[in-house]
Amino acid sequence: MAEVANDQLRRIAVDIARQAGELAARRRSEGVHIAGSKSSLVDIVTLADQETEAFIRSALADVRPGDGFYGEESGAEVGTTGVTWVVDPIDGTVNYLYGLPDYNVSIAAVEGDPTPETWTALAGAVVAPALGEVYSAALGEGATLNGDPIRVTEHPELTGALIATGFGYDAAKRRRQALVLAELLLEARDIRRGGAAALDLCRVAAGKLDGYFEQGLQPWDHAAAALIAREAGARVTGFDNTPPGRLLTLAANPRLAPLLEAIVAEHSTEM
Ligand code: LIP
Repeated sequence: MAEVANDQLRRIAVDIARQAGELAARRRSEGVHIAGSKSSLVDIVTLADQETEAFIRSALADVRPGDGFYGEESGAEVGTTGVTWVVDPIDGTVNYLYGLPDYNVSIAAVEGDPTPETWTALAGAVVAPALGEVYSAALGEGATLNGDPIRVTEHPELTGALIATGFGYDAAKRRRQALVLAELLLEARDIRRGGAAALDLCRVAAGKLDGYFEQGLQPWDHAAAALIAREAGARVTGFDNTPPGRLLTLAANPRLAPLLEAIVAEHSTEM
């Protein structure tokens, strides 16, 4: 019975993320207006971010009145149903600003308190309108890309692995993150830095990457895509088998994940 409910939540997430993706793409084609800046010059807020989140919030309230909402641009609102929607209206904001296609709308339905340490993700959708890609999953139901089942790679070691990562907006943090990258470059096949955490996680799920890790993510960056990756066979974790979060979000197949975590832990100062 729960799986039916999870798939209904997945369908809602996909439907609204598709519509929000169309809105974001339309606004992009009309020109992006920077509405202001947040933590640093490169951490920009766009009008499209705010408009897209307002659309998603209203559409969810129509179909799921009483659910909670936790969005990048408007903060958290506790609901009465036990389900909270965790939303990144435009993940890959800098890509979006520069007209690069790697941006997405990420919507997850979680059960429990809206904190990644304790919630259970029930369903998620990641829609990349400029790429024509719709990733989705429901807990216990597997993960798909454009309706086709997806699965992680079986690559068992760092040597020869294609690994993605990302960096925070803060220069001091980037200096430390570069130390990890320097060590990883000596081992991996190559590195990719796509600029959108949710797409990186979905690409691990689809076998387009062997692994991904990043430190400093926000809950909405990984809420939906972590479920998609897990349902595709990835181990998605923080340090020492804790849930993914700000200290570390890492995804890879179960043999590669501990090897990737070890090199990050060995060279990271953000334990
Ligand atoms: C982005 C993440 C990306 C990270 C960027 C930024 P945003 O989210 O998706 O992985 O490296 O620093 O946090 O700000 O575009 O929603």
